Amino acid sequence: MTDIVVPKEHSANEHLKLASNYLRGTINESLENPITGNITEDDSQLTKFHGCYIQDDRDLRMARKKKKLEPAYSFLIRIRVPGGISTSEQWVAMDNLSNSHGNGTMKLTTRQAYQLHGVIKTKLKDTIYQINEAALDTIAACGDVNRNVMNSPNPLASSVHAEVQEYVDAVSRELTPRTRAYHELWLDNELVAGGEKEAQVDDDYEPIYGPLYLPRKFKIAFAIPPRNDTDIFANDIGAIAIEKEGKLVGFNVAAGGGMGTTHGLPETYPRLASIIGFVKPEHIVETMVRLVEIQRDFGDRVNRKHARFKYTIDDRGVEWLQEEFNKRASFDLLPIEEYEFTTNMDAYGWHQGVDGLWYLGLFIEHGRIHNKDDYELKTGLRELADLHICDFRLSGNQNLILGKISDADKNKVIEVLNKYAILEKIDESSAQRLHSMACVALNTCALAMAESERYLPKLIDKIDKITKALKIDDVPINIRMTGCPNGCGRPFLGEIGFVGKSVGRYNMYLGAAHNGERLNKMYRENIDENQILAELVPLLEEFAETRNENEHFGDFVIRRGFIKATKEGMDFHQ
Ligand code: SRM
Ligand code: SF4
Repeated sequence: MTDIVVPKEHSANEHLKLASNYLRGTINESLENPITGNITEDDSQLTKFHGCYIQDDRDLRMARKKKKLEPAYSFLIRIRVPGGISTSEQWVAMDNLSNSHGNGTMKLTTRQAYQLHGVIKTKLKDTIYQINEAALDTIAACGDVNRNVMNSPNPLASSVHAEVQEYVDAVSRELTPRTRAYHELWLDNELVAGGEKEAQVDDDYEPIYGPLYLPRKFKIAFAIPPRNDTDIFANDIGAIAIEKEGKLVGFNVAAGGGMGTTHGLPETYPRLASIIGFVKPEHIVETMVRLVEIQRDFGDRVNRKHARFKYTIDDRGVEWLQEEFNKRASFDLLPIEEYEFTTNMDAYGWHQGVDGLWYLGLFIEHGRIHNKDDYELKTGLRELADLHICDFRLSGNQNLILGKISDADKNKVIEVLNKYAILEKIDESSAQRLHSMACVALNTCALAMAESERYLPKLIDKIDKITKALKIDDVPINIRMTGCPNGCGRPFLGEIGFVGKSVGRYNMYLGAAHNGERLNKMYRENIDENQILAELVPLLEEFAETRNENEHFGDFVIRRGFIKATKEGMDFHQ
C-alpha cells in the first residue's frame, strides 16, 4: 500500500482513486449485488478505467419511471484497437458479442475503438473475458489514463506506415496501466490471448501513473502527412510522422489539444495542440512518457473542468513545457520539421498500398454497424469477415477500411459488398455526407442534451437538397455534430459544427480548417432546424457563386467576413 496523502481540496475523484487500491474499489461487490442493474456511484467512476460505463436507455426513462421501475441500466464497453487495425477474427468476435451480449449493434468510435452498448450487468464479466480471448482489451479505454492510441489506418502510398504503427503499439503498451485489478476482476487472474505480461508481478505498481493515475483523461494520436485523418491537434499529444526519401526520420510533437467545453463556462474552451519540437523515431516512446509525467505532476487535481493538459500548458506557456521536457528527457527537442496536411478526412474507395495489397475505404454513417430498414450493413460485413480475406481498420472518422486484400480476393470482396449495396453508399452520398461526423448522444449517452447520431443524417438530407440545387454537392465540407459541448465528434473542427443545447436546438459554428489546423467559432446560438437551414442557404449560395478555385468552405466564411478566424483556443469565445 502507498503512504501518499491526497490533499483535502483535491477533487473527490482523486480521493476515490487513492482509496480504490489500484482501481478495485468495490466493483466486485457492485457486480454481485442482485437487487439492481446499477453499480455504486464510486464504482461507476472506477469501471471507466476498465473500459465500461454504466448507462440507461434514455428513451425508456419516463415510461419506466411511471411504472415505478428502475431505469433500464446497461453498460457501454469500449474496446481499444491501437491504430484501429483489427483482424477479421476480431470483427467476428465483436459482431458475435454485440448479438449475444449487447444491443445488436456495434459503434466504431471517433478514436478507432469498437463500442458495444446495452450489456447488462450479469453479462459484463463474460463480455470482457471474451473480448480478451479475441486478443483485444478494454483496460484504459476510458478513465484518467492514456486512451486508445490513434494512427492513420490507411497505408495508401506511405512506405513508413508499418513502422509508425510499431511505435503506436509501443506507446500503447508502455502507457497501459499495470494494475492487476483488471485481470482479477474480469479474467479470473488468468492470462488470456493478448494478456499483459506485467500482470504477473506480485505487487501492484504503476511506474508511470502512480496510484493516483492522471488528473484527467489523456489522448495520443499519430498522423502521416498529407492526411490528418486522426485529427492529431485535438489530442493531448500528437505525433506527425516526418518522412524523407521514403524513410521515417522522426516526429514533430504537438501538445495540449482537446475539445471539451461546458456551455456558459468561458474558462473552458477547445484548444489545438501546439507543436513543441521534433524528435527522432527512437525517442518517441520516451517523449510520450515524459509528457504524460509532466501532466501527472502539474495537472490540476482540484478542478476537473480545468484538469486537461491544455490548461496545464496555457497556464504556464509552451516555453515552460519545452524547458520542463528538456530537463526530464534524455535528449533535447529538435527544431520543427516542415510538413503539410491537406485534409482530416478518409480516402474512400480502392487504393493500392506500397505492399502491393489493396485497401478499400468504406463509408459507415457515424460509425454505427447495424441492419436498418432494408440496408443490411451488419450482415454484409459479417459475411465478408467470415471469408477471412481482409483485415478491418477503424478510422478516426468512424469509417472502415478493409485492408490487405490480394489481387485474387478483390472480386470476392466486391461481390459481397455489392450483394448488400455497401459500396453504393459512397457513390450515392453527397460529399457533405461523406465528410460528416456525429457522436453517439441519445439514447445511450448520459450527458446528451440533444440528438446527434440519430439526427444528423436527417439534417443532411435537407442540406443535400440545397447543395444539389447549387451544384456543390460534390464539394467536401466537414459537418460535425455533437449532442453536448464535450466534443466527442470533434465539432469544433467542423467547417460547419453543431453542438446540442437542448432537445432540437444547437449552437452553430463556422470556419474550421479542412485539414484540422484551425478551430471554428460560434456563429449562431441555440437555433432549431428551420433556423439552421435558413442560416445555411445564403452562406452556401454565396459559396457556390463566389468561391475561389478549390477554396474550402471553412476558409471561405472567414475570407468573406462571416466569421473571425479562431487563432488559438483562448480566443475561441471572442
Ligand atoms: Fe467522448 C464522455 C462517447 C470521443 C470528449 N464520450 C463521453 C461519454 C463516455 C459520456 C459519459 O461520460 O457518460 C460518451 C459515451 C456515449 C455513448 O453512449 O457511447 C462518449 N467519446 C464518445 C465516443 C464513443 C463518440 C463517438 O461517437 O465515437 C468517442 C469514443 C472514443 C474512444 O474510442 O475512445 C468519444 N470524447 C471523444 C472525443 C474525440 C477524440 O478523442 O478525438 C472527445 C474530444 C477530445 C477531448 O478529449 O478533448 C471526447 N467525452 C469527451 C468529454 C469531454 C472531455 C473534456 O475535456 O472536457 C466527455 C465528458 C467528460 O470527460 O467529462 C466525454
Ligand atoms: Fe455524449 Fe456529449 Fe460525447 Fe455526444 S459529445 S457522446 S452527447 S458526451
